[in-house]
Amino acid sequence: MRDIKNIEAIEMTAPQEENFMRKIQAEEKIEPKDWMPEAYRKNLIRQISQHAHSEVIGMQPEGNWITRAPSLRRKVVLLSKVQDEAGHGLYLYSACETLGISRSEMIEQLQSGVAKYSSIFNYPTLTWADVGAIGWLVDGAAIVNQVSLQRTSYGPYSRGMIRICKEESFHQRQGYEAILELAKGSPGQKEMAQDALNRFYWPALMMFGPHDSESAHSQKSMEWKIKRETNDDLRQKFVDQTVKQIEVLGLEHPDKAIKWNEERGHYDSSDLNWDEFWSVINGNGHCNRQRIEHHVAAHEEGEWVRDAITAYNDKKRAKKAQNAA
Ligand code: FAQ
Repeated sequence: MRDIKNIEAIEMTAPQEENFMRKIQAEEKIEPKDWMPEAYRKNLIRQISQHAHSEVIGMQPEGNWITRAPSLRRKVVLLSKVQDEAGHGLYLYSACETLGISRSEMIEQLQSGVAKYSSIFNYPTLTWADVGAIGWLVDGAAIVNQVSLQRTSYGPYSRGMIRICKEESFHQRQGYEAILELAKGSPGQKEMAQDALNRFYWPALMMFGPHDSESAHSQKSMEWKIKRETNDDLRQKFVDQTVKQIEVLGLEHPDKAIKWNEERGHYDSSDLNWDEFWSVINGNGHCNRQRIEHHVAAHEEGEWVRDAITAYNDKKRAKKAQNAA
């Protein structure tokens, strides 16, 4: 016997799916209450929540240097930058909540290892120069990606990216300015800047993800315009823009094979150590365990704040209901 209910469901879905694809093709944004395929929603939750986790975990490597910043000015700037990253996490968690997942579910996924965060934050910050290198290279790589994500098809994510990019661009400049001062300083300072560049350059390139040929989600994400440029194309942009910046600093490029390719109109560069990449994203980087342990401890310590807010809101609601009665 034909299942009438199911046939109705199929007939309902087809025009909705058509309308969804029409909007995507016309560059119209998909909004929280619009119909969307379940796989689109799930893919967005995966990417946006991992992006949010990266912003929040990303506070730790730089936070490590707030108490040891070399001057009051540097301390104030760094404190403010790290606070901005917390704000970015909050915009992104809020954008993700519009897709029907709660903040506590996302935190649970991060802490249990179900959800990832950017591999870059599993590298330690050994010297003050690393803080400059993070602003310059890590925020720099994040911007290259996020500028393209300003045109992502999901409205709340796209609007969040526009705001985040404005702040990231300040982060990138403050990092470059800090590293420039070291690179133009004493021989010891210059050496520190070179060492930070040597250690952070390759992991920064890994932020763009695996090669397109190995990228599990790219094809669907490009079709749905969640991603607007591929991992390799974005990585190439970053490689190209960084060459000149290293020259201005007067430092040596960590990639000895870097070479301008006239025909391609881009720099050719060495391939990355993909074993290291997969090992780090699978939990075996220098700091993976420490980062999550710190997050769990901070989350537990903050429980009383969440309880107090809930109790206050309950009280306010009860009072409002009493007054209305
Ligand atoms: N690290 O199929 P694809 C920042 C995973 S924000 C860890 O290519 P997709 C600001 C990927 O999730 C930095 N995991 O994946 C800041 C997937 O695993 P899954 C964060 C990675 O999503 C600065 C699997 O590999 N930015 O830094 C990485 O199409 C300073 C297969 O990969 C964003 O999140 C990685 N590097 O492309 C804060 C931007 N690469 O989920 C503080 C938004 C790949 O199946 C201080 N995200 N994986 O378990 C994206 O654009 C994309 O998600 C990509 C990956 C490009 C990261």
